[in-house]
Amino acid sequence: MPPPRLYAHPFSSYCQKVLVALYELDAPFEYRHLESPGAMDELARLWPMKRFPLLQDGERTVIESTCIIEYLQQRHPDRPHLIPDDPDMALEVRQLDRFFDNYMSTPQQKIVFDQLRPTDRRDGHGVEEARAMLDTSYRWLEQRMAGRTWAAGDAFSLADCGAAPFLFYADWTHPIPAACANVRAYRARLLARPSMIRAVDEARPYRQYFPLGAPDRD
Ligand SMILES: N[C@@H](CCC(=O)N[C@@H](CS)C(=O)NCC(=O)O)C(=O)O
Repeated sequence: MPPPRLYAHPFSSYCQKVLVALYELDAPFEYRHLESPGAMDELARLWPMKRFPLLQDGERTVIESTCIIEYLQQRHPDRPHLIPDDPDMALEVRQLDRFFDNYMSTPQQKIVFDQLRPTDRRDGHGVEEARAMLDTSYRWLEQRMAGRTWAAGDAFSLADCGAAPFLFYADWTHPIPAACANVRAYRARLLARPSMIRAVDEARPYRQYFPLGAPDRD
């Protein structure tokens, strides 16, 4: 069987979430870079929402970063367990995965995508709400991470796969306050993880795409 094909762009946070999981699992895959000729058209045929990443494995199409990671874990049960076997622990990991998608990435993307709108079509109120949500998320995560290394349980998990790119870009978008020392330390720990170092390095050539201007760090 040929390896599954991942439709992805290195600068995309949701793609990095899956790439971190692939590197953690050391799982083989074919990288279908979305800037390659024809790749976007293929993606649109497979998934009319045209959101990425998407995994194609033979006849099977897997959408949504979390589901792709769950699928990869099923295919590689002998590799590190990004979703714990214990159902209670697995539930906690999934809760944190939802937290990072819904309350860290969603407001971060709102701010970035607003910047891409024509100036007379911007949504200032929505951006203010998004910034307020990021502030609340940082504060909640600050308490959560006290005395913890990873987001849920003792081991690096699905939740950390998302946390890594989302905190990476959230800090560029709406800086993590100095008062949130646990969140800052967690972000630094995630960025020092070899799987994330690789994902960040692969995305380096595209930093000029960041609409708010990428800071000269990380
Ligand atoms: N819920 C989706 C979100 C995927 C997503 O928003 N991907 C962005 C790239 S980071 C995208 O497809 N952007 C293209 C667009 O918005 O048109 C997932 O978890 O995979």
